[in-house]
Amino acid sequence: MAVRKNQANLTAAEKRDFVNAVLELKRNGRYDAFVTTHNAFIMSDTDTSERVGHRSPSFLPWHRRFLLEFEQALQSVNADVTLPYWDWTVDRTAGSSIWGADFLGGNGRSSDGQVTTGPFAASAGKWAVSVRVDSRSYLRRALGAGGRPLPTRAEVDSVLAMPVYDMAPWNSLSDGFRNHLEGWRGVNLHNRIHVWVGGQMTTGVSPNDPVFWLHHCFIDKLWADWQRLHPTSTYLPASGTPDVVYLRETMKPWNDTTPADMLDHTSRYTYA
Ligand code: CU1
Ligand code: CU1
Repeated sequence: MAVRKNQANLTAAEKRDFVNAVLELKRNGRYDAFVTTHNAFIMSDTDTSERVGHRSPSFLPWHRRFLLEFEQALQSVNADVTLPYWDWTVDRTAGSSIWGADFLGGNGRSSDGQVTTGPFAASAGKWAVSVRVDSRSYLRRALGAGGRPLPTRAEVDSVLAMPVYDMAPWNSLSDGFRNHLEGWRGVNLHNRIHVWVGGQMTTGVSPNDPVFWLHHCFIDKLWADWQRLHPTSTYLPASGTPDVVYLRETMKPWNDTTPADMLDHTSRYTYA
């Protein structure tokens, strides 16, 4: 059983194994396929096709499946690797160990945002940003420059307390747990972290920054925490709704997985 750990508790060897597996997926081309997939599922509320990955109830099951696939890819390199999560309510500054040169590397420099330390710095020669939305091929960050500090534990708890998963109009205007966790309303959780990191994290090609996986792993954990806190609440909508993925409808691009299939993670992995 895979156990996903808090990144703050990883040993030096665990950090090294995670980084090396990520670098190997980059080298063999599999990593960039994940970036391409993610970018294809960034949509607005007014897109006329069905919203799947974001701004919709399936935000959580879509990313749970996406993370599972990435974790399996890492394990094809090194069977001992699991996704770590970043609890940004605790490790909330640019000086936190997650940004160390032995792990994800540090902030971008002020002139152009380029990350210059750690394994993903352009200067290390192993992390060319190929799937990109502009001409810049180097990883960029501007930690904390987005203005708002990272969310607090009290803000997280206020969202975990919401008993209803989602509600009409099932998009970024909705009330309920999913949209507050995704961050389009209220205290703004998930979206705020993308803005706080800056650089590619604020775009559809956000998985170019490996911190994407650690951020979304914590979002996935918060969904699991919410499920435990509200055992009688479940994914909504339960039945057919135009342009919205309901409980038993398959999700693109896999077409073999429904939100119902993603509700119980415990047969695949647990959180330490
Ligand atoms: Cu996403
Ligand atoms: Cu995200």
